[in-house]
Amino acid sequence: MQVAGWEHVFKLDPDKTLSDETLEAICESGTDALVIGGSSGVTYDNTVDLLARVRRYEVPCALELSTPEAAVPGFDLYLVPLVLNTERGAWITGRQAEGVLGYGPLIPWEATLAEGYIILNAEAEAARVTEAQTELDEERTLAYVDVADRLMRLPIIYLEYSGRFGDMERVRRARRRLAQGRLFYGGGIADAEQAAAAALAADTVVVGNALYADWRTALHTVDAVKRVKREGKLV
Ligand code: 1GP
Repeated sequence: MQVAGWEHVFKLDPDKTLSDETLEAICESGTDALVIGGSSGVTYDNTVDLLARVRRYEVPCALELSTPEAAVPGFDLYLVPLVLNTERGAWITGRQAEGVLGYGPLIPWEATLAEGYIILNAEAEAARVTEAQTELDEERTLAYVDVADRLMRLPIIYLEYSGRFGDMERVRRARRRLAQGRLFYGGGIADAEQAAAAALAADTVVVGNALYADWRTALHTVDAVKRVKREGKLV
């Protein structure tokens, strides 16, 4: 399974709680995939638990591996983030190399993709943990996009504003700049309107926190994204 057809994705955090009812509604919402991952508190056990609960449903499920300890078998796809705008090499290739050392023969390479993260919200937990240099102007953001897309040829370029709705103009420019990768946008999408705006700008729209704040409203983001992608404009 690859990500080419993903327009809308829900990101689930194994360290947070969802009732069975909510999880069922999420899995049957029509989203293209679930991505399981988080910036802190993710363990092997809570990842296995969440995988077992979503496996009852048909929705494809990917694991975003921010820490090798949470590498759980049985996902459809594995996404490995490389944080590009940090000076700490451990978050670009160091931890990934440690993961390969530890799990080498077990890694399903054919189902593993790298994501080039460009983190743009200084308040985001991921920015704090990775010491990302989030104060990028647009020109510099696009330079990182070129590094990810044209130089490293990563399949996913991820503009991450986690916790805050981002600059859609910048996201749109980033997508138009791409030569081969797919532009993921995530951050602060709370409702259908913001999801629609993000769908106009990015290839793939990721909704996370809203599921834990107001999941019924979050579910409306699926239709909003699908409609924009179908019509090619806000409707
Ligand atoms: C987080 O990009 C995702 O990695 C989604 O962000 O949680 O703010 O929706 P939110």
